[in-house]
Amino acid sequence: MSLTPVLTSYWDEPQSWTMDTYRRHDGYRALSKALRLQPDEVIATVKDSGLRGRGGAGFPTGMKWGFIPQGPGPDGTTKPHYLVVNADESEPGTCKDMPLMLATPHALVEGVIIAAYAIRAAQAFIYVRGEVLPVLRRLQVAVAEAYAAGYLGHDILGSGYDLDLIVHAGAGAYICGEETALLDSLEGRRGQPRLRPPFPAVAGLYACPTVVNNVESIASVPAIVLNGVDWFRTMGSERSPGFTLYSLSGHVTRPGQYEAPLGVTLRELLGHAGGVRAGHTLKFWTPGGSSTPLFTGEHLDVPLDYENVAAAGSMLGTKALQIFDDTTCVVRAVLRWTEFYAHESCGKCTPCREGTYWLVQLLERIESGQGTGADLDTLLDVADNINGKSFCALGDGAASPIFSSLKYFREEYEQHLRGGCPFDPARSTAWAT
Ligand code: L3W
Ligand code: SF4
Repeated sequence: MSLTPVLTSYWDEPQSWTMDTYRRHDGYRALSKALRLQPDEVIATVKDSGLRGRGGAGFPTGMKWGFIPQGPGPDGTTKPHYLVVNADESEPGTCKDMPLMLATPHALVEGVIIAAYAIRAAQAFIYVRGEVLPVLRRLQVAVAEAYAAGYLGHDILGSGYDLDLIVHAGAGAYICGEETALLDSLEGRRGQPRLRPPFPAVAGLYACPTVVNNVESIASVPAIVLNGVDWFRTMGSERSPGFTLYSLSGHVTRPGQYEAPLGVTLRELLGHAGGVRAGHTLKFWTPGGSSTPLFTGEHLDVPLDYENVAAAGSMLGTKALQIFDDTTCVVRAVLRWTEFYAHESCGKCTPCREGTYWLVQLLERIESGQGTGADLDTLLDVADNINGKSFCALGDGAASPIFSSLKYFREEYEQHLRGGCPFDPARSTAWAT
């Protein structure tokens, strides 16, 4: 399957991020078109396109916009609506939104204006990781350019529509990528997940109807509005239409962003990326970041769309394809991810707060050759007590690599129990004796 560069089509042009470059590539034409439509017609276009959220869950974007209540509520008042872009990318392996915002920030800004118009919001926010300063600065410059050009602010392009857009810097916590924790953080509180329902579409920012969308989802909207639903649906499948960014990282010859129709396979993507690094073979990989169950070489031909990846036992997630070759110790890789989840656990619920701590203790013992046979059962037991019993998806994400690595590589765990790490002589008790 060929690559289909849309979002990435001019990333390698000098000054790709400026307003001038964006306009040379049809920038802000979709906005003019959208403003001539009724807001509901814009929502219908995005619904018909079948665009699904690119932040991990794949929820239909147009349907989410359609949840925003219109008109006065039961108390006779009409609450303001908000659009919030989740630019808090930080899942291990997930690295598509930051390059997108660096290379083409105006695609996101134009998408924000169209989406906010569709849901009748007068205020939008981009919540971005504060420690990624180059991205923050680039967004701020792009937003200032958009105000200066009359695309933001009062009476946009003479349409009578007003919108203000604020770029908000988060303080760098993975949990703030969970949509309700993000909203708490944006309101000035410590970021911790809220109980859902109510979903943000009903009671989100300041308890008002709020759409929270991922960067890539919103940046895809201008191309859909400009080129039409039929064009978008020429790519992908009936239930997973369109193009998307696949991020290849790890033991691959040419890591980076590969934009292709949904349903491309890892084998095809590796063909574009020069394959697994020379002299080595694929051992395992993640289809959508560290929270998604591992795949192995037997999954090279699974079409990477929402349905087929789920049918094969994982999740498409953020399409972060981390490639690990035959030199990788799977126990050590899982330990590293688990340390991340333990560190990032917000502490609100016991299964995740305590469980991730215990997972790290057990994995450290196993990985260093000090484990016992009972440790594998305890590992599964602890993971089982986190999975589905935690308050938010972070807990499930922490349990996921434990289950899938034991499913495919139990023998390698047992090898560690028998004689330490087979990949690291310093940690191998078998080699030391
Ligand atoms: C109104 C309903 N809205 C669902 C909305 C909901 C949300 C969206 C998806 O987790 C996954 C997670 C990570 N009325 C609704 C409704 N919605 N029902 O639809 O909701 P949900 O609960 O399916 O997923 P989620 O909580 O958004 C996202 C996985 O993504 N993931 C994480 C990636 C990490 C990042 C990052 O680094 N920032 O994104 C990777 O796989 O595990 O399963 O908007 O409100 N009835
Ligand atoms: Fe916090 Fe973890 Fe519980 Fe989520 S699962 S609320 S991150 S402690």
